[in-house]
Amino acid sequence: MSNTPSTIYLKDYTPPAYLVDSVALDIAIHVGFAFVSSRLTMRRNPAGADAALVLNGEDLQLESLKLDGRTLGANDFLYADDLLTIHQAPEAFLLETVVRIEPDQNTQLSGLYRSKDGYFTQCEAQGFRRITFYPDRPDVLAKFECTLHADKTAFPILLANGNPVASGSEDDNRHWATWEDPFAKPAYLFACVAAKLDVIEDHYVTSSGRRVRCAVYVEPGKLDQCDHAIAALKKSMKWDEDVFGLEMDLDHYMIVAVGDFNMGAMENKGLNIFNTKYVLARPDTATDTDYQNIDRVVAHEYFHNWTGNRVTCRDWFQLSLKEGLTVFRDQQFGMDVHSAGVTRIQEVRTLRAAQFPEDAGPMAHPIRPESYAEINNFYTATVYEKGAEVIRMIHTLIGKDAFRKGMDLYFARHDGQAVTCEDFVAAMQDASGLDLTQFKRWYSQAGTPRLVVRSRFDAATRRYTLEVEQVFAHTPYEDRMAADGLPQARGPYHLPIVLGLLDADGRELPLQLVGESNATGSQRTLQLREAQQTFIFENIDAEPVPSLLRGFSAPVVLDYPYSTADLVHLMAYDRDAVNRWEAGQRLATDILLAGVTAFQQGTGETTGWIPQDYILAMARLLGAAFVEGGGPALVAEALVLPSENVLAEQMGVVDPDAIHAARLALRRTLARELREPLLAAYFELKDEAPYSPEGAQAGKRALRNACLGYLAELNELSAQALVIGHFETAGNMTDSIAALAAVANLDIPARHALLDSFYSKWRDEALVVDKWLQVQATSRLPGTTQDVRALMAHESFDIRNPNKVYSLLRAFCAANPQHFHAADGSGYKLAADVILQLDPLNPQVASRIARTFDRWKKFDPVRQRQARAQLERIRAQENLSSDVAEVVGKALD
Ligand code: B3K
Ligand code: ZN
Repeated sequence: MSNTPSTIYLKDYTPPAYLVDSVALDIAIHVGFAFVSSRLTMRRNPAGADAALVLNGEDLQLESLKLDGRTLGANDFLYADDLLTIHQAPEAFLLETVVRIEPDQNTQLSGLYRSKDGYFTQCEAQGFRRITFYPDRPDVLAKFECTLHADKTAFPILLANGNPVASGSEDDNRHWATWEDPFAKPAYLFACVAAKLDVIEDHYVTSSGRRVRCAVYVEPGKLDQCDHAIAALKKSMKWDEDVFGLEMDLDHYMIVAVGDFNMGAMENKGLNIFNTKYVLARPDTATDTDYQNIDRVVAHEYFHNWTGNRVTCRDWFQLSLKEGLTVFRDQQFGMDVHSAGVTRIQEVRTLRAAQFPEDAGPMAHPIRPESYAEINNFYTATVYEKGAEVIRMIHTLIGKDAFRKGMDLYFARHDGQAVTCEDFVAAMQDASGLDLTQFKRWYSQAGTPRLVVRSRFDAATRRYTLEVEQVFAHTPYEDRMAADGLPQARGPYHLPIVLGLLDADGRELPLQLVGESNATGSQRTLQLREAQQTFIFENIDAEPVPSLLRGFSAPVVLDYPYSTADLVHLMAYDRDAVNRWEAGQRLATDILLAGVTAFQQGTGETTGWIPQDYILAMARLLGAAFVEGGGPALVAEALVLPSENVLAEQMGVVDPDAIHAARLALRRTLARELREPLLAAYFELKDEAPYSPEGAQAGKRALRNACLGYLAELNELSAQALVIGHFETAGNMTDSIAALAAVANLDIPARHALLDSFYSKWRDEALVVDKWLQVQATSRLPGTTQDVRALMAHESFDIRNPNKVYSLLRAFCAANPQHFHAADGSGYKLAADVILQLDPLNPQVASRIARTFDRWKKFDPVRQRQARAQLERIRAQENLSSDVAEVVGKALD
């Protein structure tokens, strides 16, 4: 088999030749196999091409095939290459198929598969074809009915989308249940479950009075870990009514948690299936971050009910239509229910850590790609996070009220349809009156634009001028497009620059652009449309410090020559939380890059590259935690130095050892210089109140643990005792894991004892064991790579469980750059071994690990040789999945 997967193009889209009006499924689960019978009421699509009837089917054993009651013979159809072609189908007909599948052997976790407590499904993007023959594409919408049969004792819970309509018992201790979904939907939203689970139930009454049963199903014995998820669900339902006027449309909303799951969660209509990681939480097992993530993922999947399910995608190129929009919605929810500033800072950090490198690497693609080989590779930070930034820019450009009108119009026009990104933008344009033609370039151009901003102050005319230039990086995406004969017409973006100007006392200046009769406020949203554009402000007495791109108003790299003094000023006075944080990050980045050079020249240890101004600014910041309301959480964010990966993106040739050394030296210096304030904050922030994950308490914990992290860098017995004491007295997982992560980095005798005691206490809580694996995988100690290999043989590790692979191996490859990029190639070798072992079992997960090679060409020739050897070794593997083949192929090209 060839390892060059074939490419699918957006330009080749054609409407389906046949439509499905209704689907009746009957799934009988037996020991080791299942029979799936389907009855499809189909008809020719009046708007479709005059093409043959073709259904998708993967790993299906065809048992019987009937058209309008007549069994089809060998000459009537062809099943080859995962396609079932039926010759000469009539205009309208009933198609009946019976297939045999083997869910117990389904290690890909796509389609119907076995997990510990029973059988679960995952159909997005193309898993339904692994359950039955079907036109498995999102623009075929049908009404589904599903009957499940299984052993009553082993699998007492039988669920599918929609409403339960009938159930009963059968011979041999078996039972059955039928569910009916009143809404037409694409097959990717189908779900069913047959399992032994506990359930917690609640209800929500919608604004129009519909009583919705809310139920969370979990592994037996875990009901004490469900309260937060169910509360999050009810909060989301209320928020979507309040903010977007969108109500729940079903009587049942079910969330099922499963420990074996490729991603976070799935928005199947009325029956969400979740990774346990985003459902289960108890103060002693879950961290504050876990609690927040649960809020966000529950909200995200719930919000998909309208943005994704009621209005879905015409084809998979439009994925960002539902994902970018739904991420934007869950981000808005996060900003409303948690601290807005902290939430936004965390999103900006994620975007920079995950999406910017993607946009600069071999997998670069616009939020709506023109082509793909494997759709599962395109559930990316670009489609999701940059997609959300694009929606956010529309929101910023047209304002909240017009955005809401645009959403209303979008639903009025497209409810029940499968549509494109153009349809969404058209609704926003029509509702707001703002011409978004140029804005649509965000959907077709790859790469992170650079905004080069230069300022000029003229005291004589009292004018302050900002000159803005847009610079585009070339990405491999354009080369691929050109090679495919799809050359890109690139041009400047339309984007909002939210800004303010600060005077020498930190006050905001009133802003008046040339030509305006008076100033309108002190914060403005400028619309940038040109490749080069000038903005002139009047009545400015002295040169201000500009606070640009407030709230990170556009997903760009800002190039402005800030001085250290400017940045210290913004850190202290900017009223925008994101830009206060950003100023600190810029300053730290400048310092760390100087440190990298110093380490490369052998003078790093002297720490002469760390300016005293910075230490003073950080000291002031720590002090500010106690004066402002909501301060601690923001200060905790500001204490986090830019990550090694983010620093790497700033370098021409990455030197992971020097980056690691510089960052560690800066942490140690800050710990030494701020020893007293860090200790004071640590003791002052201790909270005796009963645990709650809510903002104020979590913020204090975040700052306290950040202080502890710095103190752990002091090479002192008393500091180590503090960390060990923190671990031993911790009353919640946030504190335990903060201490354990700190200890995992220390070569001290207590390290083993603490790791061991943590494991013995939590060995039966899979999600806690994941944390235990992760702190070891991300340790900076020498020998970590061998430790990770050894942990792969530990009783707790299972390569078939995605959470385990993500916690141990993805964490190592993506979050331990010093070891992953070791010059001897040992990190790359480990990654390649894992990818090769995993690919035949679960290509989606293998491919995610393969993505950690993305930036290999940014390293020195020695490392490049090592990485290339491993990538080529992977590519040479026979029968490589299209998932891994696409990623490795693009990396090597
Ligand atoms: N829509 C799913 C993702 C499915 C990924 C398939 N490989 C979860 C989400 O974004 O809500
Ligand atoms: Zn989603």
